[in-house]
Amino acid sequence: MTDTKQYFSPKVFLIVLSFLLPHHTAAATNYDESYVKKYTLPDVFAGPNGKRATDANVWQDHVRPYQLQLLEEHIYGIRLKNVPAVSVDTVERSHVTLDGNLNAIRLQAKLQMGTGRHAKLVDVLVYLPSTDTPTPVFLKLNFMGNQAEYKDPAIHICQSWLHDDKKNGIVNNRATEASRGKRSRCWPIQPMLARNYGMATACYSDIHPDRPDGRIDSVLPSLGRPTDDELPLNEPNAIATWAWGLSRILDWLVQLPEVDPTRVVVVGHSRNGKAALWAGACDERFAMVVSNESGCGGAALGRRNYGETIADITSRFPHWFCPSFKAYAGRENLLPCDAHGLLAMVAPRPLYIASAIQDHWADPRGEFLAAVAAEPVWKLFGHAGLETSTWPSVDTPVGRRVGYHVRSGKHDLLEYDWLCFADFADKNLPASQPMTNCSDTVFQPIQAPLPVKPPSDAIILFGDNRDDAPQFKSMEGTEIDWPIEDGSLVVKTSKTHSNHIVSSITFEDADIHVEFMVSPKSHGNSGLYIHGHYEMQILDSFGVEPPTEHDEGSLYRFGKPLVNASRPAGEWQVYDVRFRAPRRDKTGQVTRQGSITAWLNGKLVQNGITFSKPRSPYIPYRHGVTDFLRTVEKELLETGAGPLFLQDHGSPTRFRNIWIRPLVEHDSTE
Ligand code: GTR
Repeated sequence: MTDTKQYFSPKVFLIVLSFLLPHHTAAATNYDESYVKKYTLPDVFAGPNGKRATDANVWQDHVRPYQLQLLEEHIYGIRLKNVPAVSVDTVERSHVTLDGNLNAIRLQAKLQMGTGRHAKLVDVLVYLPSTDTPTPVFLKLNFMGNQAEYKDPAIHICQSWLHDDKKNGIVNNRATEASRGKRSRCWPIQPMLARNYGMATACYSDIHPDRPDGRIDSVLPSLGRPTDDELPLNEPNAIATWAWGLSRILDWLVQLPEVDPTRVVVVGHSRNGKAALWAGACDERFAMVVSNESGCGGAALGRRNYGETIADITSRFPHWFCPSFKAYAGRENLLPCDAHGLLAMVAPRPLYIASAIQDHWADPRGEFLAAVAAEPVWKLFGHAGLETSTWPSVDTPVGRRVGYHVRSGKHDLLEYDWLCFADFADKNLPASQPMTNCSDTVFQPIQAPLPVKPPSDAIILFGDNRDDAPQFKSMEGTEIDWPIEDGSLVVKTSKTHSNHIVSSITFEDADIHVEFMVSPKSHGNSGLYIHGHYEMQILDSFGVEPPTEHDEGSLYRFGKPLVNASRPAGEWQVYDVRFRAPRRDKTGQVTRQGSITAWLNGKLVQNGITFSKPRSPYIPYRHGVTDFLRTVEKELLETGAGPLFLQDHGSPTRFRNIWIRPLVEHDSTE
């Protein structure tokens, strides 16, 4: 949003403010580097109980969660859970031609966030290049509605409350026709699409109107959050809600066949830059994070008394941060975390920080210094970061996996900035996944209603015909001892958690369909051990946010789910997995990685994740191995064909309707 500083001097404002605020003395804004007081930044490597990060694992397992919690408690508020999840109200898809004869796909979706009378409809606008490979996408929230972002008469006009801006067609807090295209300089879709990047946007006000009393009209009440005047100190507010909304839009984006779910970048300008950073911190599915002139409460160090301060921001925008943040107004040195900690949450993913030289209010140098202070975390992962601690000259981007530029000019988001983001993404995002021979992107199985009717060519391992015995053996190669209750096969648990069952049929590549119901006992743990090596996790993970590589939908220890699609314990759920087995040479060495695309309960949870050697210590060939299993593993290594295991992990999970369809590989290019 164009900030107020362009219309009146923040210095004058603060002088007035200092008389109005009894709790802290707001000094006049400092814009003089020689008046910046000495400060010491909190140690970003500090973890719980005096533990320090000495390597990437300690950072990831102990320090990162601890530092994230500090940011939650003192600045942004506790993370909002993904419950209830987003549902798609309508989607409109059209082929369009942009200026310069560029063919594109335009999508307009209405996503319902939350349930009940406070649920919100969020309009999402997406332009995608017309290609046949899934594309990376830049996602940003906007300030004046989607219609202002690009001059296309078909774009739905924003219905939410907006800040008045008569000159740009926002009148009586509503968007009018006159606002069409008024912010297109901030969203240059043509040059970005020409570089093969998709562009997605939604208005922040659809999620939380940007005014101190906006909470009641936000999605928060529908998520069960309080709306009283006195909120708990760590209660999330507008910035956290915008960040949550970005994640919910991501839930939808990753389901689109045209979008590469592993390459969605979150971008934000100014207050939305703060939200983008917090979204990137809370949701590691964002493959890259970009902050444009996010300033105080964003990328700029709070401890530097330069430009906007905590006193300024918490008094002008009491609805942005959690209530505890304002306690640090004038007491910045007591804040247990700072902007460098926020930036470090993005590691080891690529991070780009952009400033503008005349944007003194946002403290451009303070944004750079926060990136310098965060950089050691990337080093821990073996990545080169900024590679300089000298503030670069204007219009001279720097950095490898942590990028930075200070643009000439004012507080704004311009094509120059976007092109720098695209250059940085070109260098840092993973290369696009080649389409596999069997075109896994069109693997979109039917998952409702349950039970799903097996296709005629399916090999049934366990079906509804009571006369057919389950096509599974015990770990000893004998008859299984799992009981059948009400038509479902129930895990017979063992103390050692190794009473798995092994399919009698082996396969190389296959589509696998399994319906299951977790029990609340022992966390509802079970799993599909494909070939006995790779586990699609089954675990009571309903509402877990963000889901990790231990939760349902994950390929255990290889990759977390793209979205939490779990249903509560006691409800039937369904997995459809397209499994492509790794290929090995005669010595058993993997010569081509395997891959999995998986759907859980109607949502894509894995999209072509690749793997070679198993990573879990619990695989049946290591834990509870028998002579029979040794022969199974030998055959697997020699022929590439292996069975499906259903796992005993101490919980009486139920299974039904299990089938496989072996896949035939078409003319391999290898
Ligand atoms: C200003 C605010 C800044 C920045 C900016 C914007 O008024 O003080 O922190 O967020 O608004 O969002 O444009």
